[in-house]
Amino acid sequence: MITETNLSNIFWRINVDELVQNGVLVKNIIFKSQNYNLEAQIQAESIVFGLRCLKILKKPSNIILSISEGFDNSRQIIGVFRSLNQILYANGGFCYEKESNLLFSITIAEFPLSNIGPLTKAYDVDTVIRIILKNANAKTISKDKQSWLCSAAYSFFEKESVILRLKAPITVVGDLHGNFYDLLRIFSVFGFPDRNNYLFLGDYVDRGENSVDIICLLFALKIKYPNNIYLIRGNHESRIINRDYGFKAECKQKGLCFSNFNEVFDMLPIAAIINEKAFCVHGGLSPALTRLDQIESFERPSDIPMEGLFNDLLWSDPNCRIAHYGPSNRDTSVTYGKCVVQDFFSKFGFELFIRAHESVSNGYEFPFGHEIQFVTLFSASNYFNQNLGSVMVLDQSLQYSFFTYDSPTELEKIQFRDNIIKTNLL
Ligand SMILES: [Mn+2]
Repeated sequence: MITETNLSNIFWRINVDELVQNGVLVKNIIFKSQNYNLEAQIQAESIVFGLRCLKILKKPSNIILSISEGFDNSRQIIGVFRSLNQILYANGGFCYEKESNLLFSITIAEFPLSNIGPLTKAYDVDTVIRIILKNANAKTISKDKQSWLCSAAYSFFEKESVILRLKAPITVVGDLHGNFYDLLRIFSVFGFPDRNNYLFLGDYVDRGENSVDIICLLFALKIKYPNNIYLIRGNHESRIINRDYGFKAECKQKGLCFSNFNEVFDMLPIAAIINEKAFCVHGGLSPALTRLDQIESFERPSDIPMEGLFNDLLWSDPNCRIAHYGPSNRDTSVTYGKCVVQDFFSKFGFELFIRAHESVSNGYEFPFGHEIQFVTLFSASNYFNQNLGSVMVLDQSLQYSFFTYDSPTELEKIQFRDNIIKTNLL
């Protein structure tokens, strides 16, 4: 077994049968075969094995390795590989006879996810979703499954841009803050992401009781429906915040690795644009924002800095008492007024602004009045003074409505869960 301390720059040979079982973050791979005149190298930062990158389908006498999206960056080198070898290509992959002793030399990334070793197994995502739903309030999943879930989800977030470009129809969800049953209500009403597209605006964790359950379920759904569910980052998806507001304690209580989740948070996209007209971010605007490519050029993985543009996008709040920028009574960032929003709309051609970050009594609010299409959306019910939760449903032309709800009764909690299992997993 490879442990955390000796992960860097190890050359390590693995046969394909082991590869079927294991998932690991790799930097490059060398293929060698004694039987075929074959030697090729794939350089690929941060490939996670075990899910989509190498889909391995067992057949009676051979194994097909189908090379999928994870290898996009190295397609050129795969091309070289293709011309070098005599292996039969099939179904977009290649197959070889087991006796050919095809070997993989794998260099582990210099900065892998710290919790990757021992190597994780690839799991069936439906099984993992079922376990998460069944185990809420208990130990959500095993540490092995957590490790797989985090590695696999990471590989999807890594491929996404810092600013997501999405298409409506889509349902937008604000802060959840550990209110797992509010999330189950949403899925129970609108369906899993195969039936309804989703954008989540961050603050999945902290405060509520079931942060771990929420983040595990959302990661599992990202793995299952990567093009139908999108997650951007909130200010609580940062270790210096979520170590103090409940998430770390919940991870410890459920026997899971706090830093493993946070490594995935460091890779989450920051903002989303829907139909080129609606701008979505957790907190709001920043005096440092002059061009959108400033956001697009953020390096990931990264923690949220203590100040500056990245910090403001996740921490700032609207303020109807000022026209431009003012101080914030949070310990960081700024507040912004109506003129800032109007300037942003006219400069970039947006017509709608959707943000989260503040608890509002009806679950949604237009802080500058209905004449300015700027919405605060909050989806955790009974978070503060028995507030309602709300989600925003956008049709394909960005006409919207709100679905608003109170906190669930004990009976409803069971009904939501059973309904989801019956509708999506049986
Ligand atoms: Mn927030």
